[in-house]
Amino acid sequence: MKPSPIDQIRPEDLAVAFGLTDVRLGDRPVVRRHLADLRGCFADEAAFSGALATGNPLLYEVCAVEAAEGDGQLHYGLGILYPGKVGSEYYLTKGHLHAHRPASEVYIGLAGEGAMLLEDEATGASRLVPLGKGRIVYVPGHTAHRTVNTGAEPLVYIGVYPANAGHDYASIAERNFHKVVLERAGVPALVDRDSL
Ligand code: S6P
Ligand code: ZN
Repeated sequence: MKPSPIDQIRPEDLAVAFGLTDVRLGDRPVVRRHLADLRGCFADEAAFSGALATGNPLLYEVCAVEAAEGDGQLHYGLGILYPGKVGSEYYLTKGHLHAHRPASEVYIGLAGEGAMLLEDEATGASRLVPLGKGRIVYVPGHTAHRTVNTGAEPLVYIGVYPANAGHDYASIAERNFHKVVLERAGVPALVDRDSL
């Protein structure tokens, strides 16, 4: 007899403990992105080089649980994006499209204050939507998404996505997002990259 789906998942993948200050989910691998890994993401290249000359801080870390593969299955990851800025642009994640373009995603904010920059792949239409403690963001399919920490504390969140979503970073690396999130007069402002 074929094992039932519940038997195919390891018990430690059915219930996972997490905290808000340590991204690790058991012994699953952690992806850590430092400033140098974000080359090309920030609008102010001189500010980026200047910041890198003084150190290579950790900007964010992610730990994913990818317990089951196949149609209908879900994966999720816990992310911590640290506060800071390059020039006046807030620390951000690389951002990506899903390799399987129709795959959507739900982000659940657990701590801190920030936003998600969403950009429709076909039209370039952008939305800046709040993500932080007590906020949930829906990322539709075909939408590039990047997380931005606009606060003074680590931004902690969980993203839940279809198992077949995959990540396409190359398309973002090629053209970047049309908009940037800058601190202007002490508050976040959404600005056209081309206007800078
Ligand atoms: C995965 C999900 C998140 C990101 C994380 C880091 O689909 O959107 O877990 O992986 O926010 O961002 P990035 O762009 O470096 O993967
Ligand atoms: Zn995603």
